[in-house]
Amino acid sequence: MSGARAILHVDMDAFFASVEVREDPRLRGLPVLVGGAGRRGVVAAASYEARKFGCRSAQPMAVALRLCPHAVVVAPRHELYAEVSRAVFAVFERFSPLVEGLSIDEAFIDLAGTERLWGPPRRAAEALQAAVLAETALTCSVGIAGVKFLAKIASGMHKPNGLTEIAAGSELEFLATLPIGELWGVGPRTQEKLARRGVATVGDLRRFGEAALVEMFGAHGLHMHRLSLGIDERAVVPDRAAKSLGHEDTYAVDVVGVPELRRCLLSQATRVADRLVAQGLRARCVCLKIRDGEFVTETRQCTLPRATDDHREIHGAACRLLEAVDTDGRGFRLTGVSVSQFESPQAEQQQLDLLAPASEPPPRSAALQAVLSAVRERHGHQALFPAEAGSERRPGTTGAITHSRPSEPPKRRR
Ligand code: DCP
Ligand code: MG
Repeated sequence: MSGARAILHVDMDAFFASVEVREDPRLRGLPVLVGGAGRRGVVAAASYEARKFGCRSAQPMAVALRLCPHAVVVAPRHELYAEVSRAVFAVFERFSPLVEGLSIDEAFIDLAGTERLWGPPRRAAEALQAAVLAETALTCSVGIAGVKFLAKIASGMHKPNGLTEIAAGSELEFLATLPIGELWGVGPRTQEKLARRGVATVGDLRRFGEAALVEMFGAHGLHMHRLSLGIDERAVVPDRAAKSLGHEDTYAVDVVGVPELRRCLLSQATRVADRLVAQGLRARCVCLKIRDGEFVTETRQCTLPRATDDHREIHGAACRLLEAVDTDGRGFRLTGVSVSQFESPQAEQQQLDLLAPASEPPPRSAALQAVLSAVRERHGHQALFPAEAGSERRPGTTGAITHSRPSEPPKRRR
């Protein structure tokens, strides 16, 4: 394996649900749904026991409860998850300085130069799973490969508590039978177009050939061809200076109507807020991105009176931006929420200190204050995330975490 890159992709198993089970052991072994219990509630996380009944993230709670009427519904506690996320990332960072967070519960870790300390990649991955379990009482699944996209696919293959290695030299064999929808950036429409040409697996894609793919899809075709060969040169970048972060989803079926769009934006605003809290950041600028069935994309942004990490404020701003979009008679294939113009609580605290040197801390919940203190302790120790990674959110929906797009790439600090 010497000379080959070894990248881990680590993803916590049923993250919010597993944290809730850890906090209340009576829930162990039961189908657990974390999310809003009201009529309009949505499932944020489903335990693996609940998934056997077909329950999934992003499903309306009412649907999940029809599938699994005896499931235990738990209200989300985002500050707690942010705190656990930091503990998990602290473990990751002991294994390598090259940790690139993708969301509250997943990261890439480049093992370059760690072999003497941790041994070969598989041994390092086993040690990492053991350390995460010992320190947080939670399991994670790990993928090992020479490139990012393969590591990410691998981590999802044997969830929960899985460890999957795509060994150097076996990439093409692995890819041959993989459905093309498993590749980053290959959404339902691309799949449909290719299916009409008889392309279903990545092996088919490779044989279809570069020229034909470029003719059909331009630069995206070239990208897909390279992925079909197992080529992905993107580095693991522990980026501490991203200018924006966001989350967007591409839907298998176009979303119609303001209420449904608002629901989509709520899921995205919540994820963005989670990551702000996890990073110890607040943002002033909120941006809505929306793309209709004809691929017409609109982005709108606004500046808030003060920086926030509160999902309700971010969601409220996104909904106000949505009001300016003509939604009548249009279906939308993508929505996204991103935030920028970050302020760190440190800066905010300094400003408050200047205004009132001997005053009390700013009014916040004790839990959040604790989280923020821990963040301060770890100042500068967090990575913001890269643009390209996606996570499945609901069947047929492709999620993407976005950063610093479209204006400029994040500054990299080494
Ligand atoms: N999440 C959310 N809304 C979604 C999807 C996810 O609030 N639509 C939250 C809850 C999840 C957490 O993000 O626990 C991590 O998302 P993952 O996609 O990694 O899903 P899980 O960790 O829950 O499950 P898995 O074991 O499949 O990774
Ligand atoms: Mg997960």
